[in-house]
Amino acid sequence: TEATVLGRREGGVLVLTLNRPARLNSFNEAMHTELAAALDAAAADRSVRAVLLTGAGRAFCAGQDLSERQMGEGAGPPDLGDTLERLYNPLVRRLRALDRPVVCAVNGVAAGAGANVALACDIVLAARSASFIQAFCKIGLVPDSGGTFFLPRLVGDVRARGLALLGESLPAEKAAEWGLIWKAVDDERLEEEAMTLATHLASQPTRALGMIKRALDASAGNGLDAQLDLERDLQREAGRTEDYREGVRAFMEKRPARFGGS
Ligand code: T3D
Repeated sequence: TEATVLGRREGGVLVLTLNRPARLNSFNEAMHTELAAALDAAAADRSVRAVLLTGAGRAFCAGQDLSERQMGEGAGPPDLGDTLERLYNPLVRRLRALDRPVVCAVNGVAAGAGANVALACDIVLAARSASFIQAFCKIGLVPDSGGTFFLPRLVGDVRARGLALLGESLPAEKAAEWGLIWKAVDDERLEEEAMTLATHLASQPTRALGMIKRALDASAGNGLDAQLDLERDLQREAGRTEDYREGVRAFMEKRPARFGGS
């Protein structure tokens, strides 16, 4: 059977491609398992200095594979809390906790958990023809995979409520205007722009970038005092890295820095 997640290395960048195109890369257990394994391997491999997540075919990801959720006559309801606990929540936590930048190239429609997994990534680029759909309400569910956390923080309460309660399709361009994603780019430019961005990130002070992720994530739950303390602790750690030493030296010598990632 074919891999449901394709992985390939390009220098310091690990490219992960969701690969169930006939089902619009919707999630089944196998895809969850393979994606989790790939992200764990990336976490353990310091030579991976950025991750690029994208989808095969015309979609990015249509969320949960609903063909696995049809209930026959007399069958009881599935425990969706269990699948969130076992599969979706750990995925979102893995993406956020990975101390390397994760770029998401949304190549087509991103619906349901597919949209929110994209939002859990650090920098989201989308093809102009792509769209974001909080499809949950249309089938009687609640936005998951962090949707109710990310949406109001990214676009504010008014837009979060509209998106989550209406389940309408938000085109990439508007998503960028609203601050839901970083940038919309012409379809034919997406792959190259996303790879250029990921390659750039992979050449940067990797440990500092990991700490930046940590600080920004913590700010959602911290007051100013706690956040200032955290910045102090992280800066102490950053100040001891080889890349900081190189950054200062390169600046003083008026030359581009060569960061090794440690
Ligand atoms: O269950 C749990 O564990 C809890 C977790 C839930 C997380 C969730 O993500 S719930 C939300 C699930 N996702 C959706 O509700 C989205 C369903 N899909 C759509 O609304 C539409 O397919 C799209 C808007 C994404 C794209 O529309 P369109 O017109 O471009 O394509 P299409 O014709 O609808 O789909 C093409 C094929 O993919 C089609 O199959 P066919 O007819 O060619 O054999 C369609 O059935 C299939 N497909 C699309 N999405 C899913 C899917 N098959 C299974 N599951 C899907 N989510």
